[in-house]
Amino acid sequence: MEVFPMKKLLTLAVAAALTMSVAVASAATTLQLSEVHAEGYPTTLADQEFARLVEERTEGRIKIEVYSGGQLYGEETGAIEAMQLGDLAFSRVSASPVSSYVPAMNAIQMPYLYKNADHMWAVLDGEIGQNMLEEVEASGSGLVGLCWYDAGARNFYTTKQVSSVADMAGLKIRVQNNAMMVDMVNVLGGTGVTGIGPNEVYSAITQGTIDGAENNWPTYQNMGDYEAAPYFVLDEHTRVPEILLASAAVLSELDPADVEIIKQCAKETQEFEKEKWAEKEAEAEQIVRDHGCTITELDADAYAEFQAAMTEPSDVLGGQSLYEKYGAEYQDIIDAITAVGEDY
Ligand code: BDP
Repeated sequence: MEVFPMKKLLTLAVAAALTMSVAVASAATTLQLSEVHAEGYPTTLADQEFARLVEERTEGRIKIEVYSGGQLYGEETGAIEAMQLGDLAFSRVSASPVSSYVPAMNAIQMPYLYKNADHMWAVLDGEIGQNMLEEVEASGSGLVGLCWYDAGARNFYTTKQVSSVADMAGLKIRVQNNAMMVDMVNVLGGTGVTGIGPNEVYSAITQGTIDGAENNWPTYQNMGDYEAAPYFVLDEHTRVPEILLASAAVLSELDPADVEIIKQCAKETQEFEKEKWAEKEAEAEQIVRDHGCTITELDADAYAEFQAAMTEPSDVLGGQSLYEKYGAEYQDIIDAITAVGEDY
């Protein structure tokens, strides 16, 4: 056996320690996540929980920095395109703008598709929702769907009261970057407007560029839009889930075992977000009501009129209905979703 003098042993130990720390440092990867919502919003909290879990489970090999408030990309389409190019690793976005890149995504956000939140969650957690997450990657979009988050139901809010479809006539309403959502406003008699980021809606209303927008209680309140457009009508035209996306190009650079950890951690944050969502939804509604906004509840006939506008032939769609134009290709998925609803 070779006997090392103490000094030589120490030198070897120091060299080994140095090599180790260099190896650890160079193996750590820092990735960015883009989020349009502010600190404290349910999806931002879920992004941060995702980052925490990934760092813990990869033992520090992967660190995710969450950029909230649209600091990186104010428009979700910008974040989506950056992920396709491999310039951004993750983004939490609404499923709405994703439809421009994965058209099948419209099938899970058709207007008046779900009876309630439980119906939507049974679909998203079941085969249809899980297949749709896989479709994001399989479609060749360059994106990977990691998990769904709750975003409640969307409602119109405007600078004058809307109590019926007739009141929508001539209103310029900001929608997300999704052709179906533009047409949804158009078949109701208004004009759908895109190209305005969610953090710019408030000023677009105060400047008169638009007469209103549409969103859930938390976004309406958190973005301050309720102060600019104090009429909120509970028409609940659509439930659009949120989706946590990754860049396929960025994931392909990582160790496959770490990619599995990332996918698992994302799934684990879904329930976390849903709890935060339920709390925020109630709190936001209270703030808006306390502020004195006019909350219009539609009677059954008026509600049915909004619903009917989605399936009736429309002149603005050349005689087609919105469901025909955007749903025909995915009729099997839509029928399967409706069938799940029979239990609710
Ligand atoms: C909110 C979504 C957010 C969207 C926003 C919008 O949480 O991802 O960017 O709607 O309307 O409900 O743009």
